[in-house]
Amino acid sequence: MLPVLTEHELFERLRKRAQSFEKARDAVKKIKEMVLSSGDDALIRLTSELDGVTLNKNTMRFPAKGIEESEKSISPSLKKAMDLAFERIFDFHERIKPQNKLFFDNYGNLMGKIYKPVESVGVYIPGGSAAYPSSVLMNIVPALVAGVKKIVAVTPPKAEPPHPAVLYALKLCNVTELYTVGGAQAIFALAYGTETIPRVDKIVGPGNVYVAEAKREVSGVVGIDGFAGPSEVVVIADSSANPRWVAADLLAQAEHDENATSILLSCDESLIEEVRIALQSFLATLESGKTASSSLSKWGGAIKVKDVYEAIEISNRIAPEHLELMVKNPRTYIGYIKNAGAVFLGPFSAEALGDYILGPSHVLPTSGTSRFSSGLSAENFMKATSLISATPAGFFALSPCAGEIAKAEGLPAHYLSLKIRNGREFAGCEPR
Ligand code: HSO
Ligand code: ZN
Repeated sequence: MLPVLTEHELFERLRKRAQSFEKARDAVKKIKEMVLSSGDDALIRLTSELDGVTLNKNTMRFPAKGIEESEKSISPSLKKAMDLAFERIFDFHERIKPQNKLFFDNYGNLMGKIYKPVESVGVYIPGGSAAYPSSVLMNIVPALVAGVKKIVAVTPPKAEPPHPAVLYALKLCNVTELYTVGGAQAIFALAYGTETIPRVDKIVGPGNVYVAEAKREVSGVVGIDGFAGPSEVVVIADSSANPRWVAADLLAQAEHDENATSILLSCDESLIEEVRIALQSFLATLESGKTASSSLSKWGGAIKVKDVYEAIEISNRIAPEHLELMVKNPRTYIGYIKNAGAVFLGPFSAEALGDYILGPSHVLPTSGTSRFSSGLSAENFMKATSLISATPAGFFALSPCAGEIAKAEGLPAHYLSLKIRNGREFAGCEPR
C-alpha cells in the first residue's frame, strides 16, 4: 500500500526505478543485425522463437477485411464512445496544429517557416492487455491531422486476432495495413524495411523494454515519439480534495503496470491518512488490485509538504507524465508548473477523462522526460522548412555585413557568392 515517505526517500525510489529499465540492450542489438541481414526471414524466425507463432510472408499481414468488419464485434455503445473520442481528439489537434508563419522584414525580404507532414508513419500496438484502443487513437489521430498519407501498424502475433476495439480504432483512422509482427524486430522492420514491411519515416507507439530499446537504437535513422516508460501521476491535494477521488486517481495510474508510479503530495496529514484508508478499501474490490497494490508499495509514495508551492516545486523536480492539482483555485498555480506532460486542474479533471476522450493525446513524456519534451501532437508528425526570399533592397543592405562574417570565417567562396551579386568589393558592414 501507499507508503508515507520523506522527499529524500521518494527521489531514491524514482532513481532506482529509472535504472531498472536499462536492460535488453544486447538482445536488441542481435535482433537488429538479424533483421538488417535477413529481412522477412529474420522476422519469421524471431517470431517463431520469441512469440511461438509460425508466420510466413503471406500471413504476416493481417487481413484488411478483419479491420473493415471490426465494428460488428463491438457493442453499439462502445462504437459510439470511440466515434466521439475520435472526433474530439481530431478536433483538439486540428485546433493546435502548427500554422505556417511568414513575414516581411523592413527590406521586404520574405521569411518564415512552412510545415509539411512526414510521408509515412509506423505505429506499434503492444500485445497482451496493454493493447488499448484509446492508445491507437491517441497515437494515430495527431498524424492524420498533420496530413500523413501512409500509416501502417504492427502488433505482436497471438493465437486470437487483435481485440475488435483495437481494430475498430484502426478503421476509424483509415489504417488498413496491419502486420502481426511485434517486439524489437517490428521496430527494426519499420526503420529499415523488409520485403513485406515498408520502411517508414517515423515510429510511434508504446511497447515493452525491448521495443523501447529498439526505438532508442533507430532514433536518428527514423523519427521516434520518445522513450515511453511506465506511467506516472503526481496528485497535489489540499484539504478541499475528496480523499476517495484522490485515491481512485492514484489507483487509475497504479493499475496500468507494476512499474507505474503514483505519488501524493499534500499539506494535510489527515487527508493523506484518509486517502490511504480509501486505497485500502478500493484495492480489495478491484480486479487490477494486485498490480495496483504492488505498484503503490514498490514505486508510489505520499509526502507531507508545507504548502501547494512546495508541492509544485517537488513535482517540477519529478517532471511527471501527469500532474493533478486537486486544490482550491488550481488555475492560480499554472505559472509555477515547469515540468509536466499534462496538467489536470480541479476535482473534475480526472486523468481518466484525459486518457480517453477530452482531446489532448495521452501519449506523454514519462520518467522525467517532460523536462525537455512534450505530449504527442500533429507537430510531431511535421517538419518545418525555413523559407527565404530576399529582395534586391534586402540583398544590397545586408550582404556587406554577411561578407564581413564570411571573411572572418575564412570562407572565400561565401564572400564571392555575395560580392559577385554586388558587382564590387564591399566597403564594410553598414546596414541601411
Ligand atoms: N494513462 C495511460 C494511457 C491510458 N490509460 C490508456 C488508459 N488507457 C498513459 O498516459
Ligand atoms: Zn491510464
